[in-house]
Amino acid sequence: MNKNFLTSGKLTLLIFLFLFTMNAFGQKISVKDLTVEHLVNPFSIDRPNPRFSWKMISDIKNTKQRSYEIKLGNSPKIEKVLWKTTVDNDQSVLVNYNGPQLSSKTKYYWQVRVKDNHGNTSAWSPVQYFQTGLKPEDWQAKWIAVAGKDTSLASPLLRKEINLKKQVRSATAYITAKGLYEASINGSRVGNAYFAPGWTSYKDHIQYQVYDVKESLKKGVNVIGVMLGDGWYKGRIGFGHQKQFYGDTRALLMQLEVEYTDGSKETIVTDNSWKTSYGPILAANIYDGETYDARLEIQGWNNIGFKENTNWKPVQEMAFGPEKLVGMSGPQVTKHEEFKALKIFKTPKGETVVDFGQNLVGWVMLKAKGPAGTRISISHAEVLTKEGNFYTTNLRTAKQQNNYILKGEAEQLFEPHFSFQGFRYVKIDGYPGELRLENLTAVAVYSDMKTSGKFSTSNPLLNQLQHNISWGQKGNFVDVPTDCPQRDERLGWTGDAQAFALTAAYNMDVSGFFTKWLKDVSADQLPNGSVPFVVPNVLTQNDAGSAGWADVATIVPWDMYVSYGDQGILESQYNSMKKWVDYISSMAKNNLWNTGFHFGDWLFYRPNDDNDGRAAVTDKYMIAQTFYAHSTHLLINAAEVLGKTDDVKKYNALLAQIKAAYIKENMTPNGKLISNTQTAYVLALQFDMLPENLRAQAAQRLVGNVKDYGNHLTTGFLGTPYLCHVLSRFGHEDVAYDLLLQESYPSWLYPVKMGATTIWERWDGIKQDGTFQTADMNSFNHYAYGAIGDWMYKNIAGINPVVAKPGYKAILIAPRPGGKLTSASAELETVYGKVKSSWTIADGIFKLNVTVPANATATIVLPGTGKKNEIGSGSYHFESKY
Ligand code: RAM
Repeated sequence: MNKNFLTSGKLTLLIFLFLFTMNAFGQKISVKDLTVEHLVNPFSIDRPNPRFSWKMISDIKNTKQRSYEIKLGNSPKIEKVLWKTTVDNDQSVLVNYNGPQLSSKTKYYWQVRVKDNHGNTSAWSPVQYFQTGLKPEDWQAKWIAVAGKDTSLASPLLRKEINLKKQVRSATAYITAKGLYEASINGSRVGNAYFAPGWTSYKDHIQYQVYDVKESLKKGVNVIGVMLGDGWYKGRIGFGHQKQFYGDTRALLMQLEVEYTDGSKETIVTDNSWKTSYGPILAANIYDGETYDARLEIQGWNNIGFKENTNWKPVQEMAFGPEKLVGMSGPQVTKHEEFKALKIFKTPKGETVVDFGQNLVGWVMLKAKGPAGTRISISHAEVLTKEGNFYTTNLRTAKQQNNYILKGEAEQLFEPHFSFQGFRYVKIDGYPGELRLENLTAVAVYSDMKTSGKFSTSNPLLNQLQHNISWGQKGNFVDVPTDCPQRDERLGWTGDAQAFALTAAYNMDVSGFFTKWLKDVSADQLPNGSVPFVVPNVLTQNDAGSAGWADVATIVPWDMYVSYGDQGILESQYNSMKKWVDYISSMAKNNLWNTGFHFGDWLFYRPNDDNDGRAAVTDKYMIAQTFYAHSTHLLINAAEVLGKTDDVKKYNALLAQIKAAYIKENMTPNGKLISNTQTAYVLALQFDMLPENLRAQAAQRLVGNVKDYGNHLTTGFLGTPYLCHVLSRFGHEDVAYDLLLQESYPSWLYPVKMGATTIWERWDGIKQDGTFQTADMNSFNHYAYGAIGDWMYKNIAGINPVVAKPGYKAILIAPRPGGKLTSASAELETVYGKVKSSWTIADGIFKLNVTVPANATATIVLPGTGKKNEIGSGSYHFESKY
């Protein structure tokens, strides 16, 4: 029996209290979390019609937005309104600007207020802003670089003294680089971003960053100093020792626009009046680390009063390339959690090793003091060997080593500038004096995405799994979604990204992050429509078109649409989605995609001694055909949303043919598939490849296979994300839980039991005997298998989006307890506000608390009942027999 939590007496009291409080504060509803294009107060909006979002806050149940009013102006108080709109509907996410044309490099201020369905009106929100970017013709700056060939490994310093004649009212710096840059004004760092300008398909477009630098500047002399690093642009990238993939010259482009208090303006740009010299960074490289010689520091070089000696040479100007300069559309990479050193110890080999307790990505900040010339090396590793020694073989050729050479003065704090490391342990060599715990702090560095999800249960191992998934995400969302963050790879592997995208969207707000990256997916898509293995593509043009990898082009835009209600992403990616499906069609014969190279169900279960034929090998073309269907299906979905009825018709006809061809090629009349593997059945069922009447038996065969392996999974990268979903969908929840909670290899909890703090690339990165899998490909921070997180949020906590009303405008809360869990609790900050679902089971009663944000609705399905409860916003309690 369901019974509403609030008995009528309590309800009256609560309503009374509520009205009382509301009267005291005036307003019953309010708006918060205003964003433009998914970002808070963004600085470089390129879109002519930026989109506004807000959340409505109300404690009154069943609240919806009835209408909204937006006001926009170009002063902080919006005295002069440039655009005002009042619209009677409930849209609060990604509302298009449709006022007069916006000017470039202009700051616009806006606010919103809403009315609800109960007759309440909110106050105007606090004023927020966005700034438009530069148009190509607005750039007056020139690219500048060191004169002659840029052959030195050292990082050049570039400087310019400027004289501001009057009081500054506002100052905006537009900065980008070929390579990486770290800028400063009068000795203080500009902004808190690392690895700017970020990694994009540089041959197509380079992002620039925009900084409000008014506070750093003053009337009179000021100094701009910028340091450049190789980064992805020029440094080593890819596993083949490839260098200078995008170019051989590091360069800076900067434009500083100053407005004085009298209204006059001045623009300061990079040009041949700048000077350059080399500084303390002798070498810096994403994979190998950084070498910093403090003796070469040039005191005061980026500050006022510095006298340039003859080492400072004029820079040279460089021509603009064909690449577009674009504003940032995602979050910047910033510092996050800090970790204290937990333990310093000597390994059996005699190495001095420090344990931070968490496999993370970022670096160690090291304090040291000692004689000039002392060289301290910090090497990084994810794991120790069985014997307890420092293990770096799985890094392949990536050195992951930072070296600091002391200048012999007071204690100094060292950290790298243009390199990051994936590690839990560091090995220290050459430290002068006693190394103490307080000399080292590790800091995690990743794209600045807000945490959106929380998930926990009564099972500590599962909680550790959730922890590992979210750390896998943090470590590999450093501007680009990478496969791994430590070895000589760290590439935007498309298969991994598509597998993990939905889970990622539960844990963190990845809307901006993927918006940015999808532009690179389009940019690097080949003219024939094929999609590279990695994006940005630093491999060859032939490294493209693998099933389950290239399908990122359809999968991730759709996932972002469902998770954030962003129809714009479907609009901007539609062409790319369609080109990908058309590419497959061009490869297919008789509607069968049975050509080309495919990774297949990458890293599926393979026992060492496979005499019995236990390896879970799934035919690659069979897999390809299921992804052909899936991508076509997603294209149809997108076409429906966008009202492209001709395409809907055309691709529906194609989809029917793809499925027919699949069955003819891969299934016996009885419904047995040519590969008798979990992945084969999982993909066939997930993508609706089989006739309805043969689906239940196929699910049964899947269950049989799982049992045959003693309740173990055998899936690789492509089957794993859907395995438990398919089991749940076909009524085998118990088997899904058996797999999830399986502690022995292969399983999700096996690495947890082995002490993992992140998700491993392989099910058995550390084998049961404590030895490692093949060093060539054995990352301990690889999120792909973390894709189970999506099932955990959806099934255990029960928080599901409803595709017809994306972005959690409508929510399905349908927890499906199992696996002896006695409680689970999750929350998700959606674009409408926080959704909560938490349940307990005790004494045969299932108790569920849910919260639905304002302007959203939910359908609640209690386990075992099948009965639907439709609710509006607010907090509710349900109970049922269990
Ligand atoms: C490896 C990585 C990556 C995977 C490719 C196919 O380099 O494991 O995750 O996508 O192979």
